[in-house]
Amino acid sequence: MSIDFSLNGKVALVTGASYGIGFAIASGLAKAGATIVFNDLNQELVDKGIEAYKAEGIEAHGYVCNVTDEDAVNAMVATIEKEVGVIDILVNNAGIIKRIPMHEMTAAEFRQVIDVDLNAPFILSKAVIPSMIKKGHGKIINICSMMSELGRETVSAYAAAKGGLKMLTRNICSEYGEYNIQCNGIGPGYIETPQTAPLRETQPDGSRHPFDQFIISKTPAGRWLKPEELAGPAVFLASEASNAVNGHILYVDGGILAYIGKQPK
Ligand code: NAP
Ligand code: GCO
Repeated sequence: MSIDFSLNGKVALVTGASYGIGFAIASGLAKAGATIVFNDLNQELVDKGIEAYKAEGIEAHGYVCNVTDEDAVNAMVATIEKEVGVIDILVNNAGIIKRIPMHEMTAAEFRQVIDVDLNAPFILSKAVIPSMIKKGHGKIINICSMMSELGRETVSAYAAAKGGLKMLTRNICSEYGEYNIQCNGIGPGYIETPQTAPLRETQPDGSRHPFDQFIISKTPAGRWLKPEELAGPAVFLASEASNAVNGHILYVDGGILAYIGKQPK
């Protein structure tokens, strides 16, 4: 039996992938042979994304689509099927965070986070599953978080959404495993992207942000991780080599979940 990590001939849709983790994952999938399709909220971001992929030697197809809008998502998936092909691999990457103490957060703010981080992966998955069933295979990868397992101050909506996304992952596995569809999650640790930039800002006196020091002390690797470090795990979960892996969350966290943290000096 050969071990097949190749994604040749596969079409991969990565949501919110003009930059950041989505871009790094899509670039990894492209290097393994997949044709890349991505979306973002406006044409300017899509154009920037297409240029960034070109700079990596990747001819990506970009679409404007808000992942929370079910009609827009269904229209995008139909267009991709016509223009590029049936989606073999879906990566639900688009996400937002609001860092607000829970007692100060409005219900509207809470809903907005749930809408992008949990409802949208449901909408996207639902849109691609029928063609995956017809084709006889499919891979769905949900980008979860440390907050699928852990809580912390100010991120109640995000933790609720990412915890929910872990269970949506297990449910898609349960419901569609018989159609040769595998749905797994990747749980990134703390990754250097615009989403986490406020947590890494240098202080006015030139010292590191206290949260930056805290993450380094909580991570056995002793550093923040780079978006590119998620590409290998994504290629594995998108490939036939992982066909028996289903409903699993692969934490790519430099060991955070295994570690109690460094004792303060
Ligand atoms: P990012 O730098 O903020 O990028 C997120 C992308 O999603 C952006 O391109 C954003 O577009 C897009 N997006 C947001 N809402 C959207 C919507 N409604 N429709 C379409 N696209 C939308 O975030 P990231 O750090 O790369 O994170 C990517 C994923 O990994 C997220 O799900 C995040 O929760 C998760 N994650 C991140 C970390 C980390 O440490 N960075 C750790 C664990 C998990 P705009 O630029 O227009 O907003
Ligand atoms: C935060 C961070 C996190 C990370 C990530 C951890 O404020 O604690 O933004 O939630 O982005 O999801 O895995």
